[in-house]
Amino acid sequence: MKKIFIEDLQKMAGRVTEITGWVHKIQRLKTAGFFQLRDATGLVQVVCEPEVAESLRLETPVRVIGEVIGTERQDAGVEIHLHEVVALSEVAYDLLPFSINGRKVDAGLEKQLDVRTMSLRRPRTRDVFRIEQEIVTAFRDFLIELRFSEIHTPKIIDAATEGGSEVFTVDYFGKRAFLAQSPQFYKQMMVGAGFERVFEVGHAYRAELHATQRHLNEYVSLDVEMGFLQDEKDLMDLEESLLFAIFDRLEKTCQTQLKRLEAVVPKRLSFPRITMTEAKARLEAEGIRTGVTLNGAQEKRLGEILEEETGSPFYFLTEYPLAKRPVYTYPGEVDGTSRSFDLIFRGMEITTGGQRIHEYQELFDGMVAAKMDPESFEFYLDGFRYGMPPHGGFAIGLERLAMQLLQLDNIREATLLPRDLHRLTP
Ligand code: AMO
Repeated sequence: MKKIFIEDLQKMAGRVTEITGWVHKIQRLKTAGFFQLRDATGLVQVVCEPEVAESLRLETPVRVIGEVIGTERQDAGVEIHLHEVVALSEVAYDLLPFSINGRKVDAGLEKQLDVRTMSLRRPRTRDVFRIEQEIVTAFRDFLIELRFSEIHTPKIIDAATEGGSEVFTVDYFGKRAFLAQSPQFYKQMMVGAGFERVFEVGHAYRAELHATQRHLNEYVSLDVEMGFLQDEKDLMDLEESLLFAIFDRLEKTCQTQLKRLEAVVPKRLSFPRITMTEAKARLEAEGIRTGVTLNGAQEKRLGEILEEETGSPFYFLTEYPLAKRPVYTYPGEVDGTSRSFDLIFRGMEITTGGQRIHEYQELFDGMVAAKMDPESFEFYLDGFRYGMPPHGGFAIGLERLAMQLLQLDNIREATLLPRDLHRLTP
């Protein structure tokens, strides 16, 4: 099946061709008619008789045959002089829930999420997902080049991995199972199973009870795990290069989308690394009282200070307090700290990562101390008995990365079909 996409129409100038799409906008003047045709790749103006424009209905899927004429007046560089237009189905025109062809959508975010098949037709709304596609592609390409293997691990699991109560339960043939909060245990196991370096692009589930602009109950986690590392600095180096590989790709493949979304891709700069102790001291010096870790507002403030000093919209918050990290976290040199970090981007956490404990007994004892039953984690602990190399990794929340990159107000705008406290449909 050969289809000519609007993006490729310039090559067809001077020829009569057939294109398909939806009627995006209609304009009828006394002596001429126009409509904009929209497909997955763009918009093109079609010039027609006024009666034809009169007879069309917005959002109708149509087949158009016409002559492609090069013109500087249109963004697409071409317009179509219509020979024939055929409607391919009926539109409940009077019921269209909101309009998508103006500068703004005349509906709030919740309404747009309710009728996703309609709101996603708007190019600017869909642009976010094209950006996410390119982020994921760059993530894959970059890691495969470094001999990482892509894995797909189960999301219905027997035991929670990240601790806490934020886990969904599932009835698994009468037995209680859980939805994976993270592929954490499996990605570590696969390092030990001989893959050495693995990554996964998959869903993660968090039964978090708060409704905020930055929390979802189901999100896409970009997970990385690698064996035979020195310490967590290797991971921070890796993530820094990975993010710039992603941004380079976006600059190459998504100019139209970035422009439409008015997004600025960060310049190549190394990310400042600041320990939790230093971070707290910096904030306290400004009269800000901190707890064991920083809250969202404090992470944001520190981001502003560091960006002003270094120009980098990113910073690594290192030597995270061990007590605030899951049981698998490798203890740091300084008592009470760990070899783990967060990455903050434009004031919001987008990554957690770190080195993991790789000695069986240490992990076993840690589980006992954390009141986890090591017996129910035997499948995980086994890998450590049979020779686990020093290893570590990190996870990037895809929607958080896109949200911060595109400076969206709400993480749901970066989610195709969000799941949150109040939303289980569509
Ligand atoms: P953590 O729990 O910090 O770490 O999650 C890693 C990253 O996932 C994203 N994220 C979320 N995004 C949207 N909504 C949520 N409710 C949500 N929760 C988390 C964030 C966060 O930084 N196993 C470790 C990772 C590791 O050490 O490899 C983990 O899951 O961007």
